[in-house]
Amino acid sequence: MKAMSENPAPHRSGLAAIVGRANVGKSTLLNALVGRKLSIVSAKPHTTRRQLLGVLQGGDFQAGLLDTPGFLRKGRDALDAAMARELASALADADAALLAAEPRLPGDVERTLMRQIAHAGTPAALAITKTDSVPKTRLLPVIARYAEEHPFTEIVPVSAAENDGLDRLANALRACLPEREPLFPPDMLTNRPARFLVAELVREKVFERYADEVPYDAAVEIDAFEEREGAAPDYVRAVIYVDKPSQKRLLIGKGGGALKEVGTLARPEIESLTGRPVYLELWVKVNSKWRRKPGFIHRET
Ligand SMILES: Nc1nc2c(ncn2[C@@H]2O[C@H](COP(=O)(O)OP(=O)(O)OP(=O)(O)O)[C@@H](O)[C@H]2O)c(=O)[nH]1
Ligand SMILES: [Mg+2]
Repeated sequence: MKAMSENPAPHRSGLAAIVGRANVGKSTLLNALVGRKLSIVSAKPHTTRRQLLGVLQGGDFQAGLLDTPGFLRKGRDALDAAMARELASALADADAALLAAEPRLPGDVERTLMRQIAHAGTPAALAITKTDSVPKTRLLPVIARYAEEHPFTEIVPVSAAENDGLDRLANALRACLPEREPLFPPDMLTNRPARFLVAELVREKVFERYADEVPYDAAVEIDAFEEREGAAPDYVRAVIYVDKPSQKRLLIGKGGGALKEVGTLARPEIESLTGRPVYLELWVKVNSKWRRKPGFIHRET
């Protein structure tokens, strides 16, 4: 029997920004920790462009995980500048940071981020990602070097692919958060509306399906989202904007085949997100120089 004086652990709740070099597995980590696919993932760097909040509901704690774009040293245009701002503002707003890094010694990007975290003064945990991709012996010197360079509350090797280390990472995050009443409703998963998540899923398939010349010049906007009753499928119309007519031709493909594949890949994922049957219509439009117009970037929501 528990002694009457034994208090339950205090509830903790707060925001933790997941930051790191592009392509280290930040979005994959967010999805694995929350237990739902919220943030899009691809093998190409700089997939994530906007912040996304995913709430890890831990029982006696809530970690509002902020996914951020991969660190960009020097932006080329308005989209790059907006991505860098998303990262900086996530760090500034958060109670804690989760630095994600691949299992190799810290480089310039990691050092810059450790400096930014130190400057923000927030507690930080380090996740060494993709541990399934290296022999275990490679981890020790990496962990030792990071421990020398920043006072992380904990350094946790993880593999999202093999579901390894995630419970320990969740506990490490909990320890970084302030004692506080729940900040988020108990059933809250994300701050993004279905429209945003659906547009992102289409963009993920563009990243997956095409070579580099298309994805980095593509933006997706949902211009119709009609929820229907019962068995009738919801109607979703997404427009993929690209820079040039040549990219439009590539996106559509011969006889529309390539675009059809994008739809075939995206639809089941949209259905599993909304829990509803979906009729997905895809359009491609040329909007030259959209990438350099900040106003256009923010219409992606
Ligand atoms: N082997 C292995 N691959 C992983 C793991 N986690 C992520 N990946 C792969 O790493 C690639 C990048 O993953 P993302 O989650 O998109 O990485 P990110 O850091 O969010 O990337 P950006 O948004 O572009 O900065 C994808 O191909 C993932 O499948 C892991 O635990 N093991
Ligand atoms: Mg990402």
